[in-house]
Amino acid sequence: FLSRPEDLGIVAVGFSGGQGKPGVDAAPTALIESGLLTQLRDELGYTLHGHDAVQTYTDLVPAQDPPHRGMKNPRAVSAVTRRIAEQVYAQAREGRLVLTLGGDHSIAIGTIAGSAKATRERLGRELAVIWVDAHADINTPETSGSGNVHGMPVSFLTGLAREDKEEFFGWLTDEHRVSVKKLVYIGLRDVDAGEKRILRENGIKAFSMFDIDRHGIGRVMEMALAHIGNDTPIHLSFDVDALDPMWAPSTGTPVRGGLTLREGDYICESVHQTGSLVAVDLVEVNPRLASDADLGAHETVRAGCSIVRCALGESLL
Ligand code: B3U
Ligand code: MN
Ligand code: MN
Repeated sequence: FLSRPEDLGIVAVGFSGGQGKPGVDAAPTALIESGLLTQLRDELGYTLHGHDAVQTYTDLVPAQDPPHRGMKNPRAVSAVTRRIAEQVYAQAREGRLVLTLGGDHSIAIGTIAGSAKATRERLGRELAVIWVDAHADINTPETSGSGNVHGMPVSFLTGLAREDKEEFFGWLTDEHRVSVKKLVYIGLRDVDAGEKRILRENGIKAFSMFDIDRHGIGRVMEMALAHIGNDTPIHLSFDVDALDPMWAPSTGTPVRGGLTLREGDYICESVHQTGSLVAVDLVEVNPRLASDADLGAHETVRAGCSIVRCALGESLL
């Protein structure tokens, strides 16, 4: 699907407004300072585009941003994700693989919207999404208990949540959306009751930690990719909290009983091996949460780098 598979568009998103804990906006800088982009260029041979600066989007964050339908920071998250959608679209339109470094998971409203639009235009195809996460992030504003938009991106992207007003995600149109049929979850273990009902009622494919224990990650990836179907462009959205806190403690909402780092890497390797990957997000690394003393931030950044390198083909011989 890519015109030159060695071209990689980078979008570095220093944004934390989809949830309440500061610090997740520092992740792109931490990942880059630990050498991620240098490795992608020098070791994996990618030509990088658009990687000069981490974006902070301060021009888009209003002084006052009261809740709307219970959503916190709704104007800021809507405006920032709209800009991200344009940035991802601009890279994807050139036929480049796009890597977005978050930021909290609300930013996937932008990355997937941009990627879905470019995929439709360039390839005349619908985008498939593999969402790797401890959480389903499919609350609607009405089912959400927290009001944090990082728990809602999938509902906006699939059209399960809708809004007319442009300043509250009303800018999302059908060209930005993805089908619930082309969505697959991996790693779930902390899903709200309202979200479980949404998953069930819409027949959404989900492989929880239970399924991974039962079948093994190899079989789960076979089933996940079979569900999407051969030759379908894939957007991989990887929330680092899918990994067990043993490997990724420095994240806003860690949940025990998660993927080993090796299982996370395997998911990414399998997706890369399809040859159908068009975009990758790595989100929810928060280098400010773990104390320096226990090395948790460093370990989490290292795990994030490993995930990205595997998605971009590091371990293929
Ligand atoms: N489902 C909860 C918790 C949550 C979602 N995503 C994260 N946490 N990281 C919510 O707030 O919607
Ligand atoms: Mn998430
Ligand atoms: Mn999560």
